[in-house]
Amino acid sequence: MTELKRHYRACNLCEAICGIVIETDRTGAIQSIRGDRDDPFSRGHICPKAVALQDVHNDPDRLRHPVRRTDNGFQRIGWDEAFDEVGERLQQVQREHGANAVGVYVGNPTVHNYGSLLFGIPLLKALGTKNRYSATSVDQLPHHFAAHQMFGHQLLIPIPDVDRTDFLLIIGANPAVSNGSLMTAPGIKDRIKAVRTRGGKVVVVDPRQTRTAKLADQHLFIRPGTDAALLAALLHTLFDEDRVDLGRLASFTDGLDTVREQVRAFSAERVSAMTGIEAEAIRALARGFAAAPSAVCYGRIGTCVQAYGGLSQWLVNVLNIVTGNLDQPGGAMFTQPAVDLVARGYGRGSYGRWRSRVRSLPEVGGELPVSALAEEITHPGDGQIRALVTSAGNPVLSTPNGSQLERALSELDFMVSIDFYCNETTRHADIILPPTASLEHDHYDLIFNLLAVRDVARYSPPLTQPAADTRHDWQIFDELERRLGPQDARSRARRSVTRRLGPRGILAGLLRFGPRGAGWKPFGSGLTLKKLESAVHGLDFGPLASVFPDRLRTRRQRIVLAPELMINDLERLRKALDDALGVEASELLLISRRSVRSNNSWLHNSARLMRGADRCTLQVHPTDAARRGLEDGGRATVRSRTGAVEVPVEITERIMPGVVCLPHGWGHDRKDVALQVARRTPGASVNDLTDDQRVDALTGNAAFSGVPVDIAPA
Ligand SMILES: Nc1nc2c(c(=O)[nH]1)N[C@H]1C(S)=C(S)[C@@H](COP(=O)(O)OP(=O)(O)OC[C@H]3O[C@@H](n4cnc5c(=O)[nH]c(N)nc54)[C@H](O)[C@@H]3O)O[C@H]1N2
Ligand SMILES: Nc1nc2c(c(=O)[nH]1)N[C@H]1C(S)=C(S)[C@@H](COP(=O)(O)OP(=O)(O)OC[C@H]3O[C@@H](n4cnc5c(=O)[nH]c(N)nc54)[C@H](O)[C@@H]3O)O[C@H]1N2
Ligand code: SF4
Ligand SMILES: [Mo]
Repeated sequence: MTELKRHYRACNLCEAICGIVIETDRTGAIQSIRGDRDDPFSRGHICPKAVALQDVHNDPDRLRHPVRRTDNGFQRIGWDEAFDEVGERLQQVQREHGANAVGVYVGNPTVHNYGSLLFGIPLLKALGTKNRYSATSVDQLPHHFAAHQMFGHQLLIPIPDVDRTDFLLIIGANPAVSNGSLMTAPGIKDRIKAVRTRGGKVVVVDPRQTRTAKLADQHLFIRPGTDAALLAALLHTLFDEDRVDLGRLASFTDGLDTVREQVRAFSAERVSAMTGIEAEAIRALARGFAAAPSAVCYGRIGTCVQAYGGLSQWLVNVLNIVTGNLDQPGGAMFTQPAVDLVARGYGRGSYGRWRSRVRSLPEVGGELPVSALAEEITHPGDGQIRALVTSAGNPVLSTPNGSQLERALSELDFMVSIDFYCNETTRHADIILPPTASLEHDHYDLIFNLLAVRDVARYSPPLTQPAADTRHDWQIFDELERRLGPQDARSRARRSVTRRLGPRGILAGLLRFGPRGAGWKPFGSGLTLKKLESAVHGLDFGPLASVFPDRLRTRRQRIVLAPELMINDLERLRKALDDALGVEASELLLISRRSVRSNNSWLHNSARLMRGADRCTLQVHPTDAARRGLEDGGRATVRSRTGAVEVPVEITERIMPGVVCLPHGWGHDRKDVALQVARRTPGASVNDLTDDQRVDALTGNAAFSGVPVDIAPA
């Protein structure tokens, strides 16, 4: 028998940060990936996606050296040549057209890569452009916005204390499939089951009866995009029946009377028609929530990517606060991570400091909504984007009206992408700079320790040495920053220090001087990187503790229950509520979903994950299917304002009548895309149907949910 070596690390593919054991043989080849039972946080949990770490690592389609696009396809070039060319082209565009003529898009895997986070910030600063975009504005932007408005820091995101709660209300999330989001909780299915085992209650509100709904005591179908009205009606009931009790929060919360006044229009009766939920069910839900010893409302992507995303996240927080469940065990709590980005004063948040040029959408947290990216490229005039940098993303498949964005990319003077795949977006780049894959570098969860349901930390050394002549993301950022950033003596000195330290050295400092750190003491009880590294299964500092009002970052260290921007936006919702009264909904509304063995637009090149039936199916309710002559397994053409796709039909009662559903992240049928497996089951892109013009008017977040569509047999 050959001797196998065991490596313990965190899986960085999703927010659950499961501890895994990877076995390698004498040649370094991976023999197995399993859950680490000794990880105190994940306790052996793992999902089918983890094997993709190996598949990406070994994938022959993965780029391992820079390439330049030519008339004869992509050609290999050297690193220095690539860095110089990118530096010169970007500088040239900025010299001729100003700093904002370079746009940047940063994708989701960035938050799972601490080297990218640490070295990406100086590069963004060096570029100095207001045309910054990221996956945030097709995702959790409303959470940051609400946290900033109410608690004074965009990273003060309340985390559901799922392990101690007596009442878990899940709105627009499917953690049984996604493994949890803004709720890092490995093995979340068991944690949800445990709520019921200990006598608590779980309620799911979703236009689909999801796998999570199957774990719950109760599932309520809701019309897409109407969650804010439901939440306002829950609050209305609580005020009306005198069930409001802020507990210890009362002494540092402002604005209760304003909220009471503002939700007056949202009686359960009036909201019922809009949401499709019976008035009595709304009232019963409010009563159950208020009566539970502890309760938490958790709203996730379904409540974010819709026309009232900002209002929804605000009202989720308000519900938790007025029932005394914020910052309390079993409610919505806050972490105190070993590297505390909140305490370090990093990026508190901001709103409307500038607006997008064409549509005047607001800046939030230093970024513009990615729904505006295509028009900012194609619309002529001062400040037009002429060059684009993308990193770790695939906006052609992941942002609304992706095909319009794709056409816009071909109009750019120059594009560079930092990605180890030639995907539907990066294939348009003039140069692709491929970083090392995840097992070739070390790992620390700067972000997900901040979003976890317990205070935890873990450091994972690299599994293998990077292949010869490759670069890490942080090294690519560092090389570009060196060429694009200021050239004065101080900047050079800073650069040479951070380069020498690398992410690992910087992390060592952040841990040592963080809230749990050893500080200057060479020995003693505090945390150091060395100590963390020797705890190969990770460290668990315990359940979340109450931290308010100390941790509040608002000016007067008080909770702002009724932020002005939210109150003003309520007018829009009141109008929609009036419009919905007495109106029979006639059109079909499109929503999206995730699948267990897929991750946004990638991991589709893993043959193991792609086995089985086509999952890019259109879910339709039997009555809607019958009315349109659709057959189960047949094909349908789906049309929206922006485009049309043809997809297989799946008729199911698990979806609400009037709603249809497609997964996002598919559509791998383009030329030149170097993804052998993915192109065998390409699927269609739901974002060829979603609409760049449908955004949450308050935050600019994409409104993927509730896109009106027509459907006919293909
Ligand atoms: N209709 C609809 N659209 C959606 C959603 C939805 O629910 N419905 N969800 C949205 C959400 S929540 C998100 S987060 C976005 C995701 O949207 P994006 O972030 O734009 O897309 P991803 O599929 O995450 O991008 C993955 C790319 O990153 C690369 N990559 C992976 N790891 C690394 C790395 O370490 N370094 C570098 N440089 N590259 C890496 C992969 O090779 C791949 O090409 O999609 C959004 N789009
Ligand atoms: N396996 C897998 N795991 C993933 C990902 C993946 O692609 N695959 N992506 C990761 C990423 S980037 C993220 S952000 C997280 C997201 O994690 P989740 O928020 O749990 O995302 P989803 O599984 O898409 O669940 C969203 C639910 O909202 C419902 N929904 C849609 N519109 C509405 C609406 O208007 N109102 C209500 N109430 N519900 C609505 C959908 O039917 C769906 O069940 O998952 C992460 N984990
Ligand atoms: S749940 Fe997420 S972190 Fe855990 S093994 Fe699966 S992909 Fe990795
Ligand atoms: Mo996401």
